[in-house]
Amino acid sequence: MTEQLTEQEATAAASGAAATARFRQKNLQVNASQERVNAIATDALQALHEVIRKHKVTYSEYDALKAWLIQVGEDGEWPLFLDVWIEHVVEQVANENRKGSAGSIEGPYYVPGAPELPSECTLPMREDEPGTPLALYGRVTSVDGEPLPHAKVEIWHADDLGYYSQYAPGLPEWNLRGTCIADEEGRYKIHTIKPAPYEIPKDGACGKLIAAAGWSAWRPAHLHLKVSAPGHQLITVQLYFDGEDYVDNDIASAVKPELILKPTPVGDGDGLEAHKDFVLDPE
Ligand code: MBD
Ligand code: FE
Repeated sequence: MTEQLTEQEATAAASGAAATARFRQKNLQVNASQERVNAIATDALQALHEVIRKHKVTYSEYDALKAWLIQVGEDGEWPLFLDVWIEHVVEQVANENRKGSAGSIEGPYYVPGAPELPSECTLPMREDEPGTPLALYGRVTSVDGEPLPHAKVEIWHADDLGYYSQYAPGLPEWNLRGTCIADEEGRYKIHTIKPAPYEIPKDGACGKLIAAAGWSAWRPAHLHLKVSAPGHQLITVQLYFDGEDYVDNDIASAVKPELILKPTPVGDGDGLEAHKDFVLDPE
């Protein structure tokens, strides 16, 4: 009999293996010329050589690096490592000419094909899903101000303990993941719960680096979204919560001022609502 694990029993290696398997399902399309591979790989290696000279890196440190890199692969943490420490610069370069809303990094935990939901919807969640109720609402328009009817607002986020469905055990498959289809005027309203901050797993290679370097292991609480409409460029974005822990100290360097929500209390309970419009560039 297999035992039912709970989300708190998540391991770095299991979540890493899931992220690695998911990444392998992606349709990779790379067609870099030999010239470009040569230019980028040469510069990347030279940058590393400079670090070794600057810090007089020793043989024992070189061996520690080798062992650590091997462990990153064994733990399946290449997606986590790259998305935490590298992706924000790729995102910056990719979107520098965009006129519409700012984007942010995707991270390792997106799953395509989440259930489609109407323009006002509640994300799939457990009965008594812990966490503060949160409604996120707004409008999707083009850069010329025209609403984008039936725009797609995909959303995924961690739960109140900081775990993502499909990457931690014991959670329903599509928990806190959905594809909201905006109305005729591009309006959407998503009812969910506020996620907890995310801590990089301590028991994997990335956690080892963080501990050895004395860094903070945290990302601020965040919502992930992909917003798209026909004839427009999809944007991948994250939203944060004003004044909350780690907003000013994100290990993934993915916070931008325009992505910080200012939620307001709603009703007489403990619920919150937050407004966010998205402006998409034409293709
Ligand atoms: C996350 O939840 C995340 O969004 C990123 C970018 C990296 C690690 C965990
Ligand atoms: Fe995340």
